[in-house]
Amino acid sequence: MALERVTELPELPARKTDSHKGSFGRVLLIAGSRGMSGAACLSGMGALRGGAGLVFVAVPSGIVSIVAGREPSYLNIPLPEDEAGRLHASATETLQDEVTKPDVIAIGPGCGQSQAVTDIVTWLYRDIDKPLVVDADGLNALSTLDTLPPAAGPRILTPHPGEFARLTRTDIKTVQQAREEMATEFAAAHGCVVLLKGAGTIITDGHRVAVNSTGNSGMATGGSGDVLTGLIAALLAQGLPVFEAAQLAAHLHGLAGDLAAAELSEPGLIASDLPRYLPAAWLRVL
Ligand code: NPW
Ligand code: AMP
Ligand code: MG
Repeated sequence: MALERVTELPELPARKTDSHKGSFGRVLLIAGSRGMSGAACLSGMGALRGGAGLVFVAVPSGIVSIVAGREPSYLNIPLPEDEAGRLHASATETLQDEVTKPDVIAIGPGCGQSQAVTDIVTWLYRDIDKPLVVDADGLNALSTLDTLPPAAGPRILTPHPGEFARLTRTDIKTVQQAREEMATEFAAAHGCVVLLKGAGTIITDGHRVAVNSTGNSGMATGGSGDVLTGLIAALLAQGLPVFEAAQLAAHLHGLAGDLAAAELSEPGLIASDLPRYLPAAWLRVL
């Protein structure tokens, strides 16, 4: 089947005058570990500035006060942790109840790698029918499996070239030489949306493909991608379908980076500037 090239941005999520926070959806982010509390904070800011009604940030209990102290708008969920400050296997029991509440779930930024993380990611992917964004260590977890589990619901995978090389068991050079072909093939084979990061981010569901034109090399700084994870989840929570949410999020994220770099310079840009410039990016598209 011929690949459809999408160049127009999708319709923006509607905001009625009589809306309330429930209208804009609940996001559950499962992120962070000891030493990577920032990844959870940055994803949370991406979700809040992306317009989600409520943002639940579930992190290992040892870092919950750091994350909560960073932003009072988060709803915080402490999860059992292992000796290294990553999710403990028993976190699944807490999450069984927590996953019933949100409209959308995102997992991975800063989670670290362990069997427990792999088991939780696999369970969410295979058994929970809500839209799920998988990034960073969530993708590393999937890479350890023989094959991707069947998806119980809509899935967006957001690898950078290194993560995509792990998922496809190849090297970064091979990925970079065939970005569009590899992303499209993977999305079609696994029935998911792939957002392959880097200059000219590719968004594809295997039938349609969009190439993002915003963003700059100032965004090549730790934590940029963690912001994007939360932003995609926020757009899903506001009702956009998976391909459209990924496409609009990539555009807004890059635009925030461009607006930030115009004032702060590319070298001076850091990841936490991205959520700060997201409101200005929204104003350009609303
Ligand atoms: P190289 O070798 O540099 O050329 P990893 P990570 C490659 C968390 N974070 N084009 C890169 O290539 C994340 O959420 C927490 C080409 C290298 O091989 C994760 O959970 C932060 N190559 C965890 O850290 C802030 C590219 O990928 C490999 C590429 C590890 O995530 C930082 C590196 O990837 C971070 O977000 C590109 N565009 N992009 C916090 N404040 O808490 C990447 N590569 O080993 O998966 O490491 O991405 O830092
Ligand atoms: P991550 O590697 O997960 O932190 O994600 C980095 C984010 O910054 C992704 O959204 C990339 O697309 C974006 N990014 C990194 N480098 C560039 C670049 N040179 N041009 C445009 N966007 C970039
Ligand atoms: Mg990342």
